[in-house]
Amino acid sequence: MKILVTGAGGQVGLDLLRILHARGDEVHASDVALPPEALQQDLPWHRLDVTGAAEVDALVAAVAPEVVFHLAAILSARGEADPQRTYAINQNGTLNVLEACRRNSVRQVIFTSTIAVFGPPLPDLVPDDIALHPTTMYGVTKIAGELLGDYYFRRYGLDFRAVRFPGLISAVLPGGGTSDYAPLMYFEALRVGHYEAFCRPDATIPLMYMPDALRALVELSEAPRERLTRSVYNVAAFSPTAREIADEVARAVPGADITFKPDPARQAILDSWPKALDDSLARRDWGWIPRHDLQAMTADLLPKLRELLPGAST
Ligand code: AKB
Repeated sequence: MKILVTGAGGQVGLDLLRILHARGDEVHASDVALPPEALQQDLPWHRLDVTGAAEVDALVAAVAPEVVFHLAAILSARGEADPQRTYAINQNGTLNVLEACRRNSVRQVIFTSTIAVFGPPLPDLVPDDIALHPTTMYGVTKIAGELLGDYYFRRYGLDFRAVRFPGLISAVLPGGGTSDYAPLMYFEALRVGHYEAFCRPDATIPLMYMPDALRALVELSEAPRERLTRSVYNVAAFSPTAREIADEVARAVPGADITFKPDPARQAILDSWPKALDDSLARRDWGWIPRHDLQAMTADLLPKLRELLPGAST
């Protein structure tokens, strides 16, 4: 199957390219940035700024993909540094991608939404359908993307599907997210032996290991449409406190010293997000089930990071 991935150079994109390529798909990557030197797959890489409607349309017309994974976005923390640019990329960019897909008869669009669509007041376990009060431009634009995609499905029959991801942890460094304290504990413990987290020790948000997140995207894409009762689904894995992650890292990387110095702005974003997500509709409709908890993730992730980080402590 021919697939186009937008935002392919990001934390999700680089790993997604690898698994789609391994599945035998003809994968076209696009990003505003050049491909990283360490890109492991030999695949076409297209420079694309999703804010340019004509540029997006021309690329989708030229590649003629059957499925588009639309990942291009600015994340929550970086988004607050420039909300207007975040709006242009996340909101106009998503409209441009949907419109290009409609005009060029793309069959399916998979969209990555987020826990940042939620905001207070929230129950302990947050369901799919609840009043949405995001506190960041990232959250605002991701809701708009969800609604736009669902509109394109109902109005034009474009098969739009989305997951609301927790904070993601992988062997690729994240960029500009508020959940970054979690992966950074692992990276910095191995790289330099210490990390000062920008959150409180009791900060708690839903998190997920990247292989589970990628499987969610692929499984949702492959699910028969008639089994889906909605376009957008919560997906969840585990919800440790920041202190629990720090203890887990210290257990697995002897000598690692993780301290806490909360940054008020980023801590306020974390406080506005769910502590845990109810993903029962994804489980019921397309059989979603996470495979990694905090301990299973640590066991799988650390050897990968040790290989990647030269001179990492053992
Ligand atoms: C972020 O921190 O902005 C993202 C997210 C939770 O969507 N990782």
